Amino acid sequence: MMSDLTPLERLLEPLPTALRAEAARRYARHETVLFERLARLYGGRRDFLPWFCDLMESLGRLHAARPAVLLQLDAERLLQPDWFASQSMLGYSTYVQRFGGNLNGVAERIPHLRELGVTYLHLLPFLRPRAGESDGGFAVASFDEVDPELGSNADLEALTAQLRESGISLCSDLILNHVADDHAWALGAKQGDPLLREFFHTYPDRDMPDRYEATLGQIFPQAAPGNFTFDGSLQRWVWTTFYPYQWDLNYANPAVFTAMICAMLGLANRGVEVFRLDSTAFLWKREGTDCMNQPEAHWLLQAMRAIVDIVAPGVLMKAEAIVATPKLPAYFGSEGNGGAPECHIAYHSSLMAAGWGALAEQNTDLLRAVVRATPALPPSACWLSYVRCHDDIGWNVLLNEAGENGPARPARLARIASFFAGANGSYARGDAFQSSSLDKAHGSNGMAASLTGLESAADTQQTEFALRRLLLLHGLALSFGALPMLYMGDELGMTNDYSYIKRPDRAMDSRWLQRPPFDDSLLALRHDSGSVTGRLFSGLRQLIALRSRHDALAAGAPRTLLPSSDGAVLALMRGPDFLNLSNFSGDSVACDLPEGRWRDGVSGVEVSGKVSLPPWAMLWLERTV
Ligand code: OTU
Repeated sequence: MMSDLTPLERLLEPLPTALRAEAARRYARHETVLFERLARLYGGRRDFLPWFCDLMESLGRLHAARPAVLLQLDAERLLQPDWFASQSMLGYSTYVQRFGGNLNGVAERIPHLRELGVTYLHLLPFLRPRAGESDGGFAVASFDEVDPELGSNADLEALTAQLRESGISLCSDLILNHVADDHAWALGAKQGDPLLREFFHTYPDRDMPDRYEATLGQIFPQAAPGNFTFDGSLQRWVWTTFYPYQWDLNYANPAVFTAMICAMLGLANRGVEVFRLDSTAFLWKREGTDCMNQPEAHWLLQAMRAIVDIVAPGVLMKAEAIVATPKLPAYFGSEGNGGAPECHIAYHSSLMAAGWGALAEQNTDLLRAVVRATPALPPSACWLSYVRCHDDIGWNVLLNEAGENGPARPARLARIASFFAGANGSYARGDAFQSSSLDKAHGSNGMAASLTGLESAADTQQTEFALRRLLLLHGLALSFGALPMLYMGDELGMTNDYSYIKRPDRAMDSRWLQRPPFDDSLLALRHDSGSVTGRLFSGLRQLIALRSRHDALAAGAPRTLLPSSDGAVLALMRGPDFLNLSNFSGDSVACDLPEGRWRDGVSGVEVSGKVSLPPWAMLWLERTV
């Protein structure tokens, strides 16, 4: 039945009176962007206005269901919108099962997180996954249910409350791009429901798929070649960018938009404070392109942001767009007239990959090119920096920085990948992921400790060098000016897990190398200064503590790259008084310091004029005069 109410009235109707005035104010502030972006996407449809009104009513209901503590959090965060850019924010990313067995087990690990100074916990997918192999939970069968193997919805609510009391915000994945082939939407489509079939991109024959394939890339060219999968019940080809059992959602259908924003806000009402928007680059398909970073994908994100700003303004959106450096800034939205904010946070995968590239090449050219290509961000936005995550280190994001267009660029990245696969006597113990040939790079897998040589170290000097390399990369992530995120196990120097090879359903995906179970025996060594783990743990904690003391290390504080006479050295200045001087090579190098006297925050040693940096050494210099 058509209602005569305006969109705003539909939004306010489900709300208690006490919340209406504020909701109306927020709606007024964000209405233009919200309406305009959705009209660009869906305005051509006859049912656009009634659909928009229904969406407002759904949002009103979700707003009304928001628990009082979270409404309170929304109000506080509105007063301090850049809270997550502070230098005392620290992230930690892990699988629930690997870290704590289940959600309650994660809660038991809170003391460990607090000891590290963690304020932001990213738990990899924990919603009910596809039965059988599920890409580590990235094939979601239900957005409304916690994976029964990991706990219940009540456990999730209890965990978010406990984390909040400990000053830790929970970040959850929201897999926007696809669902499992046994999600109710996919099952309904297979059973012939025409409305649900429209949730997906399906084709009767190979005509359109072949046309798209002409310009599409491949994410898992070996484990899951091609971007389309034939489904026997549908008798059609389904768009499957990732694994064949991950069906891409069709965002040209407004019902998909409604379903996914409601899924997000439903989880937010259970206490999730940050959403890692998985595979954001892929949301819109356009023939003749690689179907990544399309303008419509940005409009979708801008509309979602406007909704979050109205309904749950304490919530953050984080873009996981693993794309070339020049394509990254757009995920924060655009400023100025007609512009709109998008995500609060975005992964800086170019910075991450370039740090590893600098280690392999013993030269910081790539890294400096990435730093130079990284623009300052608007207030209340920040990068996410990291050393490792659960995925491979993808090299192709660095193509722009790797030299002039031509075969030398991929060849250079391929050399880096083969270094991390242990070629030519390298110290690294990793795997070249999904590489189709020696002159092309795709990704590299392995735990940080294995890639930096801790796994292969045969004597005390090799161990020492591996430790320095680990601290060097973490030092970059911690001092760059970002929200840094540790990856579970890296704080203890955990190495590769080779057990996946014995599982036929995982053997072709070496990302499982970096998904080991948390090692309690290493945890027990963290205060043992004679152990490798103890030295790493205390070294990291020292950097984390130094960072939190320096305003200049907040995400938004200015960063400058100083020229350095040796290509192996990165000289990253933060504000006028902090300098990270890092030697990415195995040789000692001499560096000229800027004017003034400096003290290394780690060792306390005072220096001025010229310093000599031993192999893979890093100084965190603070100006004393
Ligand atoms: C993301 O990854 C997740 O982080 C992966 O774990 C999932 O497999 C994937 O989505 C599908 O849900 O393209 O822009 O290893 O870097 O797949 C997002 C390749 C992605 C990943 C890539 C990535």
